[in-house]
Amino acid sequence: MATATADPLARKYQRVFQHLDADGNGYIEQSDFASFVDRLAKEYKLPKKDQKVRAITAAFDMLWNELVRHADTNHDNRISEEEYIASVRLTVDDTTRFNATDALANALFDIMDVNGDGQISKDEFIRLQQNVWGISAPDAIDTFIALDTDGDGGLSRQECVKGCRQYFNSNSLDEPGSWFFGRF
Ligand SMILES: [Ca+2]
Ligand SMILES: [Ca+2]
Ligand SMILES: [Ca+2]
Repeated sequence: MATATADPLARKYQRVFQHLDADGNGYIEQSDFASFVDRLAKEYKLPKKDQKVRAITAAFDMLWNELVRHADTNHDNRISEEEYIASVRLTVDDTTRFNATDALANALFDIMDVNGDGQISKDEFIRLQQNVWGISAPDAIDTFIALDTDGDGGLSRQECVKGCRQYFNSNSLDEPGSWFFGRF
């Protein structure tokens, strides 16, 4: 396992994997995505039929279909960490396959933007980081400041989506986007 996690991209993908594997059994399954959506809906007190919940469910469905098609190399209908990391590397090389990631970033943005002003405030950002991903408030604040590249005190949709792409693309652990799931 040590060799698989040696480089920055693999370390970042491993961290996403651990967040996506909601039940922590070492595999991403479709039920993990369902429970992640449940957790979001509960935190933000959104009913299942809410447009925002439907949007993120659709984005996860898109991601799941992509993973089954491209990542599940042994066809057991679940994605191991090795399968996940290998597959994301290929996705990054093929920009036509960035749709699910962008859809997720956008859907998450809409859920985070509780007051609907089109910006993620520091408090809105900390809420997701702390209550959904279990990241400490000081770490979340560092990430927020770094992601706010124009320094206007809020995260625009563009800043969020760009940060998210950076997470999957950048070979550096020091880029703001690389701290999306906590600092390294
Ligand atoms: Ca799992
Ligand atoms: Ca807002
Ligand atoms: Ca900003």
